[in-house]
Amino acid sequence: MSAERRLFFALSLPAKMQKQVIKWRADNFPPETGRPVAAANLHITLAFLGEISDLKVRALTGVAGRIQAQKFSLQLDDIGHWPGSGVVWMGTKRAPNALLQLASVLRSHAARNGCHQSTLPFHPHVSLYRSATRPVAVPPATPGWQLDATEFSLYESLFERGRPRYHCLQTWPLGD
Ligand code: 2AM
Repeated sequence: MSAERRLFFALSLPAKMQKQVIKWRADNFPPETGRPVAAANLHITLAFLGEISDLKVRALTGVAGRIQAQKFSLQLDDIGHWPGSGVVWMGTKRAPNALLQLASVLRSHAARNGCHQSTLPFHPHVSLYRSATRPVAVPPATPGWQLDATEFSLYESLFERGRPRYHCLQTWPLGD
């Protein structure tokens, strides 16, 4: 029997935007804010699956391939700090319906396949810092990047040389 893997569905940020975000982050937060998320790990989680077996992975990739979801754009124009989870995040003030629908369908399929889903409402965000448990002076605004989502992916969360790394397993296009 194969081992279980820690997986999640997410939207990635283009490499150029990842670089812009980490430059802006370095210019706008003091180094003691928390543990900065690596540029390549910046993403928006759509549905967290937890540790799952290959059988469930196959069921969920089959479902993902049949989802008919539309492309959308979102403005990364919101920022905040959740002291409880120690996350400094960047999000959107107006989540497009297509994003909410995509997350909702993925989360309901995940739940139907036995992946526990948080009861908290879906709040699309890019985590910028972790372990940020002390008060943080959050900048008043972000530069307002626009993310054009044309695909979504399944990622495996790995821990290598003491650091998290997200490995993309499969990607599905969003329709016009
Ligand atoms: P976060 O950025 O808000 O911490 C990989 O770990 C991704 O899955 C992260 O983006 C993380 O969200 C999310 N994640 C991790 N554990 C989770 C959980 N128990 N419930 C929901 N999302 C989780």
